[in-house]
Amino acid sequence: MNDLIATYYFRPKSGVTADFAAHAISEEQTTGTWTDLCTVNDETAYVHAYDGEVLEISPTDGGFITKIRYPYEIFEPGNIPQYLSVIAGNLFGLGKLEGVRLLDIDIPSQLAAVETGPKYGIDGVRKIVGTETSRRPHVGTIIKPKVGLSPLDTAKVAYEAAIGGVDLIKDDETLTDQKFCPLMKRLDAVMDALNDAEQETGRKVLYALNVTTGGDKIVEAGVNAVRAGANMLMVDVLTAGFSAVQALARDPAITVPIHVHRTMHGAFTRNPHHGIAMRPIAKLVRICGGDQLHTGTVSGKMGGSVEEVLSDNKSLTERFGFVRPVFPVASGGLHPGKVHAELATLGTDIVLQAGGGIHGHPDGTRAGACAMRQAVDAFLAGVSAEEYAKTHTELAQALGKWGVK
Ligand code: RUB
Ligand code: MG
Repeated sequence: MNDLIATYYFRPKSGVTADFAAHAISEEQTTGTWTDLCTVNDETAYVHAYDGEVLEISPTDGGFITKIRYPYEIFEPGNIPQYLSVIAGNLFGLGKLEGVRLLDIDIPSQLAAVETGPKYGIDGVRKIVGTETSRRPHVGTIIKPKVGLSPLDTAKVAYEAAIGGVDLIKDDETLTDQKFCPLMKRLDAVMDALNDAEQETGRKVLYALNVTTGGDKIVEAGVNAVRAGANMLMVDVLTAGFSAVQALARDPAITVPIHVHRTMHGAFTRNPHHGIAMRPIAKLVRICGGDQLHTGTVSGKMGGSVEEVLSDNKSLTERFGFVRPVFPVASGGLHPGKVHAELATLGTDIVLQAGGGIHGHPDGTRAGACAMRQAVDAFLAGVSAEEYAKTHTELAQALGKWGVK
């Protein structure tokens, strides 16, 4: 089967049947429109080979679920913006619908195979960090304050976090190449700090430098950063676009993993009855070559249902042809007291990131990083965070400040 199947939730407006609504989606996105067409006649009837097909409609949660089959031929292989214009295009504005949400896509291997997927994926990232044998969860941090620090002060924070035990340090999404903290100066300063830390600890720490920028500049920014010593790049997929991830991943000079953030997703993932779920986004990021992707937490600050996060993570990690599994990243409002809940639900093939939950530690960043690692160690030892805290001061201080979820 080479066709793409998309699953939608929809609610028709009153007076509109479910059958009419589902067909309206299918026709709008393929060969039809709101009226008969004089451009489709006996001579051009061949276009019907490209009709969409409503495969099923079933009632649920005050609306309906439908599966629509889009023929392989209507896609331009490898053109992700074009895929989205079919599966997630004008249908969201159809006046006959109260709401419609793209829940999932089954991408046929012929459309996926045009991309090479992640160069590193979970195993490649683990290899760099040295956890391919232990398979323990990775701990990351987001430098906070998210904007304002100079390159040298950013590097000092990075050094403290690295000594404390994190595996990954990332820029926050609003920090790119502003005057107060120029990208290349920041990269130099942070990589120097991480090299110093490596001399002391023997551990390699990744730094996801946020190269998110316009399409005419992002590859150049990424290549320059890698040439200057970057060991990971970060890109915001929804603001920069899937093509930005694709362009970075395809470039042979980008020889580092790509950390994919998803700022802006709440604008369309949050409403259960309208918008786009994270799962299709995750599948497209995987094809485009992201090595790790934010999919949310089960106990953090950003909301989102446990079932959805689990299913999003599954789409990143389950077998999908030759495309490597992608590291799911849980981030947003995490602190050591939440580590147990995250790992118990999401498993240990995960990156747990804490910004405030590390730099807000009463004893500073180093102690905060240490407390996050202790919380992970406690989980792996099968001991509660409270019990482990009896013999681990940094964790005890963190739990004293934020409690245990
Ligand atoms: C986390 C942070 C992240 C978002 C991402 O900071 O800045 O950008 O939370 O969330 P903190 P998501 O740890 O201080 O909350 O993973 O849901 O996209
Ligand atoms: Mg952020």
